[in-house]
Amino acid sequence: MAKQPTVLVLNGPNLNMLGVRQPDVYGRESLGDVEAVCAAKAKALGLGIDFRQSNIEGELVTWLQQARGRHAGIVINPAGYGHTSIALLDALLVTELPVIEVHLSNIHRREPFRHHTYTSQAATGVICGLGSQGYLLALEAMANLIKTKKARA
Ligand code: CA2
Repeated sequence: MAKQPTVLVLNGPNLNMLGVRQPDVYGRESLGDVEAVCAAKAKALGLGIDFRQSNIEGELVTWLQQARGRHAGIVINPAGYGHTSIALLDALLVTELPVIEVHLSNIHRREPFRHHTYTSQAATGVICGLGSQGYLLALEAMANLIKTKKARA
């Protein structure tokens, strides 16, 4: 039987604090809760996931470099680094994989400095403002992108 495709679900700085602070902005779920619903969704879609979080920009870059040839797609909440990091954008482009960017909050309703992300330039699609449901919608869209790519190959 063919090995099931896996999706790297990457979470940037401070997302380990989910559910602990600012529930009005980011909701009450912990990152562990988000991981659990993502794992269940991925299973239902016939995908595996590798769910990770780091507060260190270089670590996120290294994980992205390792994703090439290992994973079929990337779902990323780059958190604050999305607004600042050309290094993360470059690393996403190096993977040559489909990328979907997710933000829990609606970054366009917030401070102007959150309206732009460098990382979205590497993304097929961006989902924001739907809380943790955004991750599930991203996995659904990713399953379709992976299937379509296979059908074309
Ligand atoms: O809405 C999102 O998902 C963000 O990526 C979250 C980032 C923020 O910098 C982006 O503009 C939008 C912040 C993540 C910090 O998460 C926390 C969670 C709980 C308590 C404190 C921070």
